[in-house]
Amino acid sequence: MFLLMGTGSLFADTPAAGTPAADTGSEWLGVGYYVLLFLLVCVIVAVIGKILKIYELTLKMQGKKGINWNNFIGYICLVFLVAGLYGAYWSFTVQGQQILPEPASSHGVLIDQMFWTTTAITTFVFIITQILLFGFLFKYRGSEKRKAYYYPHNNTIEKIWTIVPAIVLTVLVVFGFFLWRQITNTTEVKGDINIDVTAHQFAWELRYPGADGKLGTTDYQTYYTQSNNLAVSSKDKNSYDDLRADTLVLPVGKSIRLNIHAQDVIHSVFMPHFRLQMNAVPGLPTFFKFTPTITTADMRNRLDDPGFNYLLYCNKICGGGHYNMQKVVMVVTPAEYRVWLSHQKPYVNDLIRKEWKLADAGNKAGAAENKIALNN
Ligand SMILES: [Cu+2]
Repeated sequence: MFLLMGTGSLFADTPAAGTPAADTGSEWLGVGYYVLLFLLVCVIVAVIGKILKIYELTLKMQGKKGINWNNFIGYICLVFLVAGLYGAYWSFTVQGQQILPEPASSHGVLIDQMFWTTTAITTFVFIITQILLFGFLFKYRGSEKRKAYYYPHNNTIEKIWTIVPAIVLTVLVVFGFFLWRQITNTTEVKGDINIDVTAHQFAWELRYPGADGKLGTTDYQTYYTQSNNLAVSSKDKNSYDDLRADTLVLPVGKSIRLNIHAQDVIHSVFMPHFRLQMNAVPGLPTFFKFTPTITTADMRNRLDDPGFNYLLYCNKICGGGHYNMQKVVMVVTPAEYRVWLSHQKPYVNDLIRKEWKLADAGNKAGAAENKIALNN
């Protein structure tokens, strides 16, 4: 129990997500503290064991019966059962306070339903099996009045404890499979807001479509430069009015389609408040469609926390700066969204236009050379 309480304070000391650990020295001090605590507990257990051994020897010297170790272990099992169940209850109630707030997307409600159904079923099974396990250890502890009954095999109970969990787990997995299909099996419809989310070590780049509502295509082999780091192509007129943004701003109640890319290693778009996660894989564009349902202002009110922000994290350990790979997500009213969008900088600036000209000229020259080479 003492150890469990200790873990609690460890959690409380963890810096809030996103805050870079300012002082790594204190973390190691914490680890050292728990190692010492563990060694101390080992020493105490060893000392108690020795004391009991001496006590037993003195009893025997006096001609009395020694300690009944079967009873001793039986009662320890009971203590373990009660302490363990209390620990589970404690972690539910105390750690449970730190759970995510209500889902801020329409599909998130379904994910939470599945999560709580799974938790309820597994918790029920956990409690029953622990009571049976430790209860039986106590009830049938070694005794001189009882002789052990040799009972090597029973097909009926083997079948029950194989088939029942198999059915329950299959139902849970199939339920999850169909839910995931329902969430991801979406077709693009007119009116979806397409936003490009591109990951690289160690940042997210955001590109919004301009007035035409369409994102221009990209071409890494021809157009990638430091300023045009999303390799937006000059060939696609849709890209001329695209916008670069620093915050992922989303209008509430509108269907959003995140087009997800990675430029180096695998990253993962993780927006826990929306119950949303999708890998960002180099060379394999992915997407996630969802509808945010609670504005940031509304969520701040509901949580009574004026500093609250939705966040977009990277959820694949992608390198040394992984911990810092996050963006603020703001869910606003559609009117606020339009105002915000009108203030974003165009992606294509004068420098990119110049680079486009150079790249296109280089391409033409290259193509002409190829032609000559082929003709000869
Ligand atoms: Cu990453």
